Order: sequence, then structure tokens, then C-alpha cells
Amino acid sequence: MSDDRLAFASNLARTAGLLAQELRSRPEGLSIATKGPQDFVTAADLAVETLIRKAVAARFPADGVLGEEAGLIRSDGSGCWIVDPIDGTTNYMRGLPDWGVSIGYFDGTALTHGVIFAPDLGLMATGQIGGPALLNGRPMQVSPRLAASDSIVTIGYSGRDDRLAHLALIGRLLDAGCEYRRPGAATIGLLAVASGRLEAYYEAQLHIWDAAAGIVLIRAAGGEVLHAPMSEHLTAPCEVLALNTARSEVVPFLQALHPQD
Ligand code: LIP
Repeated sequence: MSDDRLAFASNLARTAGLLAQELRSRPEGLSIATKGPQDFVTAADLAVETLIRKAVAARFPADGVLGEEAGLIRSDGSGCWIVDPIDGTTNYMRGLPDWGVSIGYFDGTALTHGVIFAPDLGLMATGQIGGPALLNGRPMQVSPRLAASDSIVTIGYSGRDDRLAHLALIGRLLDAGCEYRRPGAATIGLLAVASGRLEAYYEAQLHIWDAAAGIVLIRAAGGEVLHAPMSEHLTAPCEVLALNTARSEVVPFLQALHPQD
């Protein structure tokens, strides 16, 4: 089915990201509420999600939208846009560059389109299942590295996670000779895997709006992502393991996973 959803999402992510940057420069743009320990929402998160929802409603009125801030608003069709207006809010509000607008599309059966725009990093990633994954218009593919001692795993953590299990994961990776990074934004970690800069991403309990676009980008770039079936992941945070390849030596050192959807 040819459609212009990818071009639409790419243009929309760019507009949304530029709005987020502009709002960060205004005092009211960063009025902040706390959702939990080290978990924040700014007026910019809300404004960007509103912009995205209005654009989808105008262009694809039959599609629903699941967004981090306003939840799921269904429509007549089976398709649904899965949106994190500003992933990495803590980084964003502190002026750190690792944050992005994440827009994924679920056609009712599978995740099919993904766009991540990271304005402070100057990165626009687009991809569609069955099509190329592009980074700033140029093809990208996952890393060829297989050895654990030659791999860097990017990990995510939140207050939802078991702290000791997280520390044990880091210990296992270091014992295996891996390096690890923790960007504080799932989209940035997932994009690092899709673009071949890093070899794997793991997070124990990640919301689908943080992951949807990155999952499509990694699969379109030749990688693999294991996560819970969408029937489960649409309603609760779930374990996500994204890999350049299932043959990577890092796999045994990461958590056992739910069966892939
Ligand atoms: C964040 C994710 C991060 C996760 C945090 C938080 P937010 O997204 O990108 O990977 O560990 O709990 O969900 O809240 O900044 O959009």
C-alpha cells in the first residue's frame, strides 16, 4: 500500500522539533510538572503533542493517536500513530542535546513507519518496513560488529525498573567486555543502533511511544527488535531488546525477553 505517511511524518516531526526548540527559549515553554521521580513534563511536551494530534486529524482523520501525554484517542480506522512529542524531556529541559520527536505508525497489525527527529543533534531518521532506513537522506544500516568485547550496548532506566536488576545488567555487560552508554532518551539509543553507531539497546520497561519509531528504523536498517506483542505493549511498558543481529555475542548477557510479536 503506497501512501505518503512517511513523508507526512517526517515533515511533521521537523515542524514539531523546531517548535520544541523555540519553546525552550521562552520561560513559559519550560513550565514544568513532575510525573514521578526524575520524570517531568513541560508545557512544550504538551504543545508539541497537540500540534502532532491536530496535524494527524487533518490529514488522516480515520487514524487514532497514542501519545505519551494525552494517551490513546481512537478514530474510525484500525491505524494508530504512536507519538512521543519530546522523548528525553529531562535532557531537553536542561539544554542537553539527547532528545527527539518520535513518530511511529501502527497499521493495526504491525509497526510499519518510523521517524525520529533530534533537532539539537541535526538528525532526521526515517524508515518504513520493506523500505530503506535513511539518516539525513542517506541509507543507514546496523553495525556489523559481533564480538561482545567490540560492542557498546545503550541502556535505558526509569523509576519503574528494579534497581538491583539494572545494576546486575551493567555488571554482566562489563564482565563480558562490553561498553555501555545511557543517553536518557530511548529514541537516541534506538537511533544509535539503527545508524550502526552502537550494537544494542535494552530497557526493562519501556513505553511503546518511546520505542515505536525506533523499532521500525532498526528493522528497516537490517537489525532485530524483540519486544512484547503489540496487544500488550500498547497498554503497558514492556521489555525491549534491539540488536544489530541476533548473532551478537551480547545477547546472552541481556535479560530474557518476551516472545516477539
Ligand atoms: C524517557 C525515555 C527513557 C526512559 C525514561 C523516559 P521521556 O522518555 O526515553 O528511555 O528510560 O523513563 O520514559 O519521558 O523523556 O519522554
